[in-house]
Amino acid sequence: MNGDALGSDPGELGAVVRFIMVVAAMLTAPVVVSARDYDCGDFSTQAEAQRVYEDAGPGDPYRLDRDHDGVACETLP
Ligand SMILES: [Ca+2]
Repeated sequence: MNGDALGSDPGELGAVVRFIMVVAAMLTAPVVVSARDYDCGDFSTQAEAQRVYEDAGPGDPYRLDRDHDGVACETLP
């Protein structure tokens, strides 16, 4: 038993594996991006958090405004 049974040489198989990995990366990357979640610890200033909060609206998908007063992460400087 050797590689002849597959009808391809190891180099070709490697190319197929690389192709599958590239396709898998392309398929999974957008999911990772859309699953991106922010929390107040991701920002260094309140203004920065406020901008992301307003861009993400309406609503508060990242839950940056836990007390729903329209001001995100008021604990930040
Ligand atoms: Ca708030």
